[in-house]
Amino acid sequence: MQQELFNSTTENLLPFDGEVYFYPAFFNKAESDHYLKNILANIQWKQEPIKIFGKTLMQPRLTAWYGDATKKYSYSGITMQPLPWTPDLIAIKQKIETIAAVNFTSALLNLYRNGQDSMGWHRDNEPELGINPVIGSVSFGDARMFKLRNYADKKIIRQAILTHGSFLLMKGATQHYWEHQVPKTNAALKERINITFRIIN
Ligand SMILES: O=C(O)CCC(=O)C(=O)O
Ligand SMILES: [Mn+2]
Repeated sequence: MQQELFNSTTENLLPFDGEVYFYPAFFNKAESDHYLKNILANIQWKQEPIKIFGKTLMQPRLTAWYGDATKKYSYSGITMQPLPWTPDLIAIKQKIETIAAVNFTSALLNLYRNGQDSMGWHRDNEPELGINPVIGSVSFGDARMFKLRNYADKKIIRQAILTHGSFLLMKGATQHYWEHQVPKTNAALKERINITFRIIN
C-alpha cells in the first residue's frame, strides 16, 4: 500500500534543529498531469504587490490563497482573504494529510511562470501558524531547486529538487532555525505550481 511505503523510510533532510521530509513521487504522473492542468486553469491567479524595506514591488510570481473561510492570513504587508476550497485542492489536502497527520486549514498557491519567477529567503514563521508550523508543500510542473539554509549560520545548506508530483513536509523547529528559497534560474523552464498547505490558528 502506498501509505505504508511513504510513512516510515524517509530520512530527515536537516542535520539538526528541525524536520524536513521529501517524497519525490507522492502523486503519480497521471494525477500530477491532471492537477497541473486543472490548477493552472481554475485557480484565480494574481500578481500581488509586496513591501520590502519600505518599497512596494510586484512579487516575481503569481499567487492565490484558498482555505477555510474563517482563516485570514497576513504576510509582508498584505492580508489575504481565502477563496473556498476547490475539489482538486481538497483531494490533494486529504492525500497529504495521511502523511502529515494534521488537518490543514489553508493553502497558499504559487505559480512560477518560468525560471525568472522565484521566492527569496524567508521563514514561514508568522504568529498565526503557531509555534512549530507544519507546512505541507506540493509541486506540479517543471522541477525547481528548493534550498534550506541555517538561519544563524547561513552556510549550512540542504537542497531538494521539487519535481512534478512531489511532496515536501516541514515541521518541528524548522521555521525557527532554517530559512528556505526557490532561486531564479536561467534554464528555459515552463510553469511550476507550488501549494503550501498550512494550519492557521
Ligand atoms: O515554491 C516553493 O517550493 C516554496 C514556496 C514557499 O516557500 C512558500 O509559499 O512559503
Ligand atoms: Mn515558505
